[in-house]
Amino acid sequence: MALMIALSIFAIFLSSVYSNILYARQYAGIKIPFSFAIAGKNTKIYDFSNGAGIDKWAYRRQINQRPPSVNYLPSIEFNANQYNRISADDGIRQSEVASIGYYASHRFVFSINESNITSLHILWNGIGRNDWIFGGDGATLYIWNYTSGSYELWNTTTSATEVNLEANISLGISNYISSDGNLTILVAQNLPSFRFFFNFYSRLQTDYIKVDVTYIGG
Ligand SMILES: [Ca+2]
Repeated sequence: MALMIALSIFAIFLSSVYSNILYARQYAGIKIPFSFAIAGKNTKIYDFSNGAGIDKWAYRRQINQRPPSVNYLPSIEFNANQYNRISADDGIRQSEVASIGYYASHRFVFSINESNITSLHILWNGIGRNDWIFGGDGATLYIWNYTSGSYELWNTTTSATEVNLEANISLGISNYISSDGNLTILVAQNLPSFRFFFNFYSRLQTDYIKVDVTYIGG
């Protein structure tokens, strides 16, 4: 009788171990593909080293309102040489001198392919300055908000030397990407060209611009 009880307990023990193994296998089977699905957090770099004029565009020279109330100014597209100048952070710059009454300016449009975006990092490198010696140097970076239909100021400098202007967007990202996938960035010099006995010009130089797009996906 004691032997029967002992064998029964052993049988229950064995079946418990077996079911635990089954459970572990099922759990492992579910867990492994799930972990692949959430694993990929990737960053794609958009810059003018490729796709200039195809899925990213730059426009030049000047604007008479800072920022403009529309997102299509300035509207003169860069040519191939001008695109080359802003394709790398190498000290070679695309330079603008604005007419009297205008701010020197560049506008950039990136066609963003990714979905499930968690952050956008924008980096502009260049120089903004005005010939006037009592202020007005530097440049300001704006990003178009497609929901409000207006530019937002994201960074600014009063430096007359080469600087980085950066923006990190991690909230409300869909506001900054149009329904057809475009992100619009404007950089404008801080004081318009004007005449006071002499001409004092607004000058903007872009060395490099990029957008890092971080997204979840394979
Ligand atoms: Ca450059």
